[in-house]
Amino acid sequence: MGEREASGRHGEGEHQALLDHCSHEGLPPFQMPDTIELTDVPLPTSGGKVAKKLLRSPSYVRQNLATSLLLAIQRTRSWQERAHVLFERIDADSSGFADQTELAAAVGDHASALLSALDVDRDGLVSRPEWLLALATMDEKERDQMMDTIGSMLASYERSLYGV
Ligand SMILES: [Ca+2]
Repeated sequence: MGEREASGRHGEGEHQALLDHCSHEGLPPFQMPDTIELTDVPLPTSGGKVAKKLLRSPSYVRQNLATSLLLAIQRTRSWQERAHVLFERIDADSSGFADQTELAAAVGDHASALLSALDVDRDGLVSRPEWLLALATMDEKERDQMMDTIGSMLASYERSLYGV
């Protein structure tokens, strides 16, 4: 599972990089890809070009089916479930609260502003209910994108920590 999770995070990062590129090039949001599928299996080629017919062949489809299914299942998890997992990643010391330093792993210099916005009871920490409340106020698409982006930022921070 660890390996699959790692490649999933990598995919999120790649997706964000692509979105950033699209937005940098001035592509309107409705033209940006919602999802991209990544695989480390080389595409079948014929005479130097991608053999599109082979891409639809049962053996090739079967090769990628399990990966696609796993990704699809992950996407259909409820947002609350994803939000809990994300909170646990932010809460690096597992204290049950996200402090400013931990938030900085996701949002950098804006951690203080984000903390003020999320910290309803003003104790200087973001509790799990405060985190869920903030996400609950967003519309679904915005929330999904927000969680994807935070996930990518955390993954890139985690990669920088472990030097990978
Ligand atoms: Ca609080």
